Amino acid sequence: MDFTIPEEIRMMCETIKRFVEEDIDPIWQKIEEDDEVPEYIVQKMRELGIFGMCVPEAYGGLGLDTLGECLIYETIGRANTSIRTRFSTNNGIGSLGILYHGTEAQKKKYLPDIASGKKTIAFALTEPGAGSDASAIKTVAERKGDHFVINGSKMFITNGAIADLVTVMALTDPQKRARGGITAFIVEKGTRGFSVGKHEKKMGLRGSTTTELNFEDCEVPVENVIGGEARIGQGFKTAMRVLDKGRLTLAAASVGMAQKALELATQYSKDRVQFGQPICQFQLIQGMLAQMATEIFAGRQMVYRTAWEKDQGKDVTMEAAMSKLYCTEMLGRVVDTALQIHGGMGYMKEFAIERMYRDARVVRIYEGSSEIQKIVIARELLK
Ligand code: COS
Repeated sequence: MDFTIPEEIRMMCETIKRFVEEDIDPIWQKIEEDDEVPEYIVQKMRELGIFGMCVPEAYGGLGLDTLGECLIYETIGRANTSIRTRFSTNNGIGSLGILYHGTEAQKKKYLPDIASGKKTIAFALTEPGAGSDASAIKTVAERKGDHFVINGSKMFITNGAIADLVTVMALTDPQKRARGGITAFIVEKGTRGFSVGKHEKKMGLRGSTTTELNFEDCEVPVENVIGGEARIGQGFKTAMRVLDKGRLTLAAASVGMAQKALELATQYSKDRVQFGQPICQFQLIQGMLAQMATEIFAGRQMVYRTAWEKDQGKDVTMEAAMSKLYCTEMLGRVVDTALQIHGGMGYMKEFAIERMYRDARVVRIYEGSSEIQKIVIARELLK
């Protein structure tokens, strides 16, 4: 194992940490109140190159390896979660299908604009009747000559409202489903029959849009099948591979958020005086801080090792699921403890830990719930 961090990644992490501290932290409450990430912040993110971290340089991205990308996610995890979700579909679930299985023509056509952040891409798998049971989707794509006609609707789509492009999973053979019957399509905004539906009101993630997407006799040419003719019916495997990676980067972001919560709680415990001394002098508080730090340390090692193994070409389906399971559950415990250390203040909106407590709740659910991660881990063990 070699987790030596290349100089350019270390410098990039420092730049991003400065971006979070100087540009995001002073406006975190404004993002909450407006429920929007200001456009000038999005522009800065474009300039930092973080919309194209995993896209190869040949297509205009940074071409980072998995470990480099996880380090950036860990750093950005310190900011409002909506900052991460704004660019993460371009790096992860939205674009990875094209990156892994797209034709050369699709890569050339779409990846440069995705990498630069000029265009936003979303990922549409989930439906009202297909959440954890991803292969139960009902959205159909019927072939008619040189195009497919998509009908159905998707829900809980991150960046759905602002997406210029969407990777859509649809049934092309209802008998075969996960094994040869689901196909991945690229649908462009403005395509007739494609529309944005209801905007969800969420517990947290303010500043990030989550919407329904509707497809009504939406015609998509065959060349928009990710991977072309050869990959018709192979979309479920594309989705699963994409999620393997998404789960790892989400684990990395959870480590960063947990670290930030620990730092806030540590500082608060030094500042807050009760019974005549800073509360950090009490061993019960010290025990909480020590427990949080230890769990963060463990989660971070899982992420780095899994990323490193992925970069060595190893299949990390099980390790990515373990990292997602542990780091997101760990984050839940850490933000809860950090809020407890803040006492009554932690329950107030003016303290960032209140936002973090709400934002942290969803990571145990999306990109595969903790229960799904356990299924994935157990299946790998029993193979
Ligand atoms: N990589 C590549 N292929 C994979 C894979 C992976 N990680 N996981 C499964 N597959 C393949 C299988 O190998 C199988 O193909 P073969 O029979 O040819 O080998 C096919 O996909 C079907 O797999 P499986 O039988 O495991 O499908 P299930 O319907 O049982 O679903 C789970 C498996 C539960 C793992 C899947 O539905 C899942 O991940 N659900 C959660 C979805 C999710 O994360 N949603 C979040 C919203 S999207 S942001």
